[in-house]
Amino acid sequence: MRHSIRTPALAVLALLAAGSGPAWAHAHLQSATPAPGSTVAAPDTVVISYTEGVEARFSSIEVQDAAGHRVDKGTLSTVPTDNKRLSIGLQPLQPGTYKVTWHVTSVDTHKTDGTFQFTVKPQG
Ligand SMILES: [Cu+2]
Repeated sequence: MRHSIRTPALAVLALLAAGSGPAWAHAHLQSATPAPGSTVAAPDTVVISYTEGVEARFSSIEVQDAAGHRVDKGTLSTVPTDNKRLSIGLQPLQPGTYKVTWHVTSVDTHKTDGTFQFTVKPQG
């Protein structure tokens, strides 16, 4: 479902529903917490801010451990007043390296995706 805008008719409907604003730009990662490439104490969420508003219904964030196991809680959270930001809860993380894979559909219906890693440092 989250990759379902494929037909021109649906894309036009989605565009109309999105309302006004800076159109025809793509949503790229602007910043994230944990920051890409950072080493941090175990976080309980990943938060990503984008350069354009995104449609949470047609977006996803997955977080995997080094063995490829999903460690996110599966449900995106949004901030009603800020459609440029998505977050996802995490299960308790052990020290190690984690990969974040995101796919978003911006309010102009364009799709972008990317990955980054962060490292959870040993406690103490
Ligand atoms: Cu675009």
